[in-house]
Amino acid sequence: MKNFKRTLITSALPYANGPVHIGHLSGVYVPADIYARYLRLKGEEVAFIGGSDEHGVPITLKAKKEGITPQDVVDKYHCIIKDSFEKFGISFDIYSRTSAKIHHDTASEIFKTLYDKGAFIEQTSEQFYDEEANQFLADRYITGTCPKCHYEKAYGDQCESCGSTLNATDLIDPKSVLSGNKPVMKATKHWFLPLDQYEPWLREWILEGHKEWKPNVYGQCKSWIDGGLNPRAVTRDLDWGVPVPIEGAEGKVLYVWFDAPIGYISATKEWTPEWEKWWKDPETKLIHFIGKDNIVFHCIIFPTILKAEGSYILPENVPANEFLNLEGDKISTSRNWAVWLHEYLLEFPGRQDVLRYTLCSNAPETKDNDFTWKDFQTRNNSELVAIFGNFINRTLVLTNNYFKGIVPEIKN
Ligand code: B3M
Ligand code: ZN
Repeated sequence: MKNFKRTLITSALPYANGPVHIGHLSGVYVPADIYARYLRLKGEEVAFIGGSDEHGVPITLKAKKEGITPQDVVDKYHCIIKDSFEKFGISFDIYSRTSAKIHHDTASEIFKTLYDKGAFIEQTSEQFYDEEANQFLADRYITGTCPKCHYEKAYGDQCESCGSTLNATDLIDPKSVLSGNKPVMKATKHWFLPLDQYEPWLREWILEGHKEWKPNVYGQCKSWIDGGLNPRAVTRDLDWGVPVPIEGAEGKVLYVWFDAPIGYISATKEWTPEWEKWWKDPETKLIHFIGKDNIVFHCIIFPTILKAEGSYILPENVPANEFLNLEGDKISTSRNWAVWLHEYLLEFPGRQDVLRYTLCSNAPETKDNDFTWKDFQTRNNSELVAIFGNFINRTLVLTNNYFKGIVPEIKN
């Protein structure tokens, strides 16, 4: 076992296109917080980093729907999310955001370094374009019929019905979300990270070097690597995000999954001038807490970016949890099926620990779990009040009756 001097804990940056719910808390933030608090109690040197993910298409879509700017959207939700985390005692050392200047600078710099090293492939390809809106269409701006399960409202990147990862061009009968029209194909230039070139290294580093990762994480990595990795575009035609910092790339931004994990680095920079010790010293143990839908980005794509850059450490472990369902049904922001943290705080003021306790007793560590209000009630009444409350009560009564209210010293 390698000896580390300090631990850098990151927890996935929630999209600032909506508030956070119990699924976020149970899968990522409570486990990461418990780990951070545990290490601090042991007297270890810890940094616990978080922040809002403020770029990407979900944000621009939300802005369009509400008739406001993307900046308005992220300002609103960043505040709500940050406040919920604070009130639930998630003990971040810093909770930052990716629309911050320090983040734009950091992400641009890393892109530029990779570009100057010749780490990207430049490729012109045909992409869907909406002629009425005069705009290239990101995957999420296209809907159509899933070629695998024939669900009619699949997105250009994913079918939410069967869970398949898709390419927009796979969709049957594609339509633009902007105008409802059938999009046309138009040529555009983008930069790609040649993941295929890193395949032997990834195989060695993960499949040989990290057999201790959770089976769900290891298994997903193995199936991605065995399935053959393709070059992945790291830029997009969009007007919201970190502008691509090279000539001839006007109107293009970094792909949100290129800049978002760099948010961990920028937040650390914002927190301390000694950020390099956290990111570049091999004696720092880097741990990413995430949900299972983020595995490929944290285990394959981000480490490849860091490896290509050359001066950063890589994650030692990536504990990814499964999902939490609500009353037997998948939590869904679009269907408003969730227990929102800011609403819980209004309904159950001062009762954050009851929810933390329930979520942690029932954490979706190895399989999807279910949150039910009945179970919440039972855990409160039978476990916290009856068992734990009784234990505390008896301890106090006995201490008062037999030891004059003073806890006696331990005798060996
Ligand atoms: N915002 C996806 C999510 O919230 C994404 C995580 C970014 S972590 C760098 O699930
Ligand atoms: Zn499908």
